[in-house]
Amino acid sequence: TRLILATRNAGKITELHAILADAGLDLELVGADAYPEIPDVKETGVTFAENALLKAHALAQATGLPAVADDSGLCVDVLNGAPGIFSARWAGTHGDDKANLNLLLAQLADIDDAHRGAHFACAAALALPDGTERVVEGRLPGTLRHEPTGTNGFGYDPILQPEGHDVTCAELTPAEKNAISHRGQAFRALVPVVRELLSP
Ligand code: ITT
Ligand code: NA
Repeated sequence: TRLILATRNAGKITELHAILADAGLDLELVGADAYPEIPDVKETGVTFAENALLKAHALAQATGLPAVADDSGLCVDVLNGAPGIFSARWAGTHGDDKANLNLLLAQLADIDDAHRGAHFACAAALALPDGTERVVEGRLPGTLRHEPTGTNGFGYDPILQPEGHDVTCAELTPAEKNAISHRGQAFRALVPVVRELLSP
């Protein structure tokens, strides 16, 4: 089965390759960068699910292939869920992970440890060229550190300490993160949906 993965985020691609391979799904994942003719999708949705579907439909229409997309982010309790769907451009420049993380830390500088709850959220969408769509979600709850720690992963990983762990996501191995992450949960839930819709 040929399945197109719509993302321009290298960190996501690495994780999704591992998550989907572990799930035993024999799919060819191709980054959206392989299709430069596809215009940037305007993420006009107000939820992760809406944006994931927008991205998946755009790629399915452009390629004529079943397409998958990930929309994800960090939701901070004391900020009423922000950055949320704006996580990738919190500091202004889309994809500037370091600036986004530093701005968030500055905004939370006066927030004590008892009030630093947050979670990663991920919506995984599948869209077929005929318009069929499915979307599932996952989340990883935790607390936010005051300083970045660890070098694995991407984005806000160095500041999110998952519930039940005493290290950040950036200190977990990729396999450890995928086993508990929002993205791991969402895409493992998407696998049977893909099988049901795409298997002969
Ligand atoms: P595509 O839309 O091309 O897939 P993107 O990077 O623009 O790539 P999003 O709009 O979904 O993707 O933004 C996700 C942002 O949320 C990303 O830039 C990270 O800062 C953050 N994020 C999502 N998952 C994360 C994770 O597992 N660890 C750390 N940060 C994460
Ligand atoms: Na987004």
